[in-house]
Amino acid sequence: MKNKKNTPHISYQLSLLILMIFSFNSAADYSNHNESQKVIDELVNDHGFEESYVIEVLKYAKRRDEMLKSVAKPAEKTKTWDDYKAIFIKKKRIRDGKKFIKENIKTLERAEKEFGVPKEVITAILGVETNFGSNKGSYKVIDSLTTLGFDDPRRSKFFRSELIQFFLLTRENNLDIFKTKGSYAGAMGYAQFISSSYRAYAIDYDGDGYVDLFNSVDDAIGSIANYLKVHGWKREGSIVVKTHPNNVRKFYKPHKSLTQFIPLTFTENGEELHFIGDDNFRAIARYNISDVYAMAVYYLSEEFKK
Ligand SMILES: [Ca+2]
Repeated sequence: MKNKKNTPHISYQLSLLILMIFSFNSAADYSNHNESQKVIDELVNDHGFEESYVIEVLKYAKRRDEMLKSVAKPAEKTKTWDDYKAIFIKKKRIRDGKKFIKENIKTLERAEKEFGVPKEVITAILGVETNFGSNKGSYKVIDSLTTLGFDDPRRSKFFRSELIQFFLLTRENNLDIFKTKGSYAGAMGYAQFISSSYRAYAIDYDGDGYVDLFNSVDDAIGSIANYLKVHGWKREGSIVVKTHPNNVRKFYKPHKSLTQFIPLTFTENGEELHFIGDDNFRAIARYNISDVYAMAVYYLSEEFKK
């Protein structure tokens, strides 16, 4: 933004000319949106992208109305614990998770030792996010982040910021910005990291020098453990402890290194169940801002131990 004065007037005119040439091509041309010039300026002035490249990408992106519908009612906001349990705590997913643990035991144990996150928890996140990599998302991320970044009425600012992060991520990691796929909300790979999280918390854990959440299971395992650690995971924590409602107030920290104890109530088959969540519950809920999500991860991780 601070370099705005230096933006050459001629290139703006050139971009308008290009826009005019291609404008009959597409109903939603995101290079021509009210808010797009700010994104273009930031990518060009602050991050050194070629203006013509940014315009080409924005022009290529397609508006997908189904993403706007999905983001308006995300599963973690509309679904109850009973719904989550029915979807995620299934025999097949439990079996597949146990198989995943067996197949990746060395890496999982290395991550557990290094970050303090149990192998069952890392595996449960992979199970809930992508069914252990079998469903990494089929939307073009550029379509997601432009549709939501320019046309979502509530969170467009957040998604525009992710759009800028996605430009940076694809440049740094040599990904094809036109072809990279993910969820409707732009989450990518085995571990479903959004662009800013990918850049900040994903790590190379198979030692090839490249952070690849799309193809490397090891990188996904290390990255999930690293994400949880950075977001407050404690070796001594237990995620949740079942309790009686009368005990919730009296509950005290079970270990001095833990800083949070959160009263939680879930309804299961019409019955209210009470728990205390700790730092580890909160760390999982930072992965996906939802108590039922974190509970599903916990529950699934316990099933893997049986
Ligand atoms: Ca790697």
